[in-house]
Amino acid sequence: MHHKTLKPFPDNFFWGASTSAYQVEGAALEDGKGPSCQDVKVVPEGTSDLSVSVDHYHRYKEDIALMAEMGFKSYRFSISWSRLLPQGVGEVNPKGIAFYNNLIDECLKYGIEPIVTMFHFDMPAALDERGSWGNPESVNWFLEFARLMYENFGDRVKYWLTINEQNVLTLAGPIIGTLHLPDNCTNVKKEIYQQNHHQLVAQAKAMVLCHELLPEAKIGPAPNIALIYPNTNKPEDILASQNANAIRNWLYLDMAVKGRYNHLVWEYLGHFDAQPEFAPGDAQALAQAQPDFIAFNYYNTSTVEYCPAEFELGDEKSDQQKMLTEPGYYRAVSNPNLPKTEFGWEIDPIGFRATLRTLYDRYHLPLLVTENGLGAYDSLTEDGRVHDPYRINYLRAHIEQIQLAISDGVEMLGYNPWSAIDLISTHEGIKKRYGFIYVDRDEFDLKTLKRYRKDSFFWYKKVIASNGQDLTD
Ligand code: BGP
Repeated sequence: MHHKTLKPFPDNFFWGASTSAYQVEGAALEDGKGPSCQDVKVVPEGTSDLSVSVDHYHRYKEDIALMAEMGFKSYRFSISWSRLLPQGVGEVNPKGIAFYNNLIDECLKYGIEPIVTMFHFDMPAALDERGSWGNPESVNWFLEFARLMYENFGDRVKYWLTINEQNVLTLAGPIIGTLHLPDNCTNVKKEIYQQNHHQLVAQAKAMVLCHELLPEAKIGPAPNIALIYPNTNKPEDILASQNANAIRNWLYLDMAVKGRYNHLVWEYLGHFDAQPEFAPGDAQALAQAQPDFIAFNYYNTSTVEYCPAEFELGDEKSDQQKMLTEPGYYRAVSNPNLPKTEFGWEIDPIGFRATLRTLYDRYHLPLLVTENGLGAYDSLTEDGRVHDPYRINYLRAHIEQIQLAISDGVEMLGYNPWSAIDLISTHEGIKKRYGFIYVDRDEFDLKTLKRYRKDSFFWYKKVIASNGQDLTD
């Protein structure tokens, strides 16, 4: 679509960036924090554990000051469940409450809007031992945690995100260290989608509770959404892309926004005898909840083609951005039209615009981008600089597409790329860096943990100061 002139970014657009508690804080067992599933998992070979991460817990003041220097309007971070409730439920850790009070106050001191993710891949280990999301009680556990956050931080936090990338928890749990299966599990898909169902109900009830306790606040889901293209214009490839979009994307948002299971996914689950059980009251709770916006993370699109039911799976590797083939539904293929990052993720800024348009078309809610970014090997030069033109190019190309989407009539609330500062990747260690701020540490050597401004830091500062009008180097 051609536009004679482009619409500007809204005046109150949330320019900022994101992190998550376990990937950035460290202090994993300090000041009363209980372990989360991330602290007890077997870390992938050759990558750092999460015990220190980048020590944001002790250095948050310096980090927020750097974010303020970039001109951030928002900072999206997550709250560690087991820092507030070391056992997941019951006794509260006052030092955990104090930490997040301080973090929130520090943001507000600089006029930075705190955007809080309630749950980002870090189930308290004590709750994993009780069956994790597979336990129907998990809905109440999450509500207790949600209430605690609303009561303690709701006077200052106006933007809440429920569960980060619930679709990734469901589809790629093993790779990010979150999948918990009972010993006697005979139908893994059924167990996973039952866990997913509990999360959907927990999310719905948390949204209702938020509106009840904090009428001024806004809340929304935060899945990882990216369009899935058909490989060709063969009609059977179109159907494959519909299947994949329903299973990866629409299941999560149809439920969050419309309160019902996507029909294609429901039938797909039926085929595997994996439809989740509804507890009394679930249907009503799901129908009652209403998000105020859709937050979502976007890295890249995927591509699929027709796949016969007899297709035999090899040892394909999947992760958040690489789809696993589902025989009978779709086969994941790579897209020769797209370049890839050093870590093998495709780069597709135009697909970002297409995803924004589709999301707005389906749900008609304002959109908040809560992740997007480039993981790369950065190096600190002798003069204390990090030259990362590749990151600037990536971010610029995506910001341009947001403005085009705004000009297409899409309502946008903000852009919070991944990540504000270098942190530990979900499964590829610290060497896969995303931040505007470089942290001096290696995989197994903590070095000085000193912070350095990357070239992208100065560039993003200019972008924010010009409200997205100056994207030049
Ligand atoms: C998303 C997660 C983040 C994050 C990011 C980059 O899936 O929400 O926690 O880490 O992807 O992924 P990775 O760390 O695997 O490079």
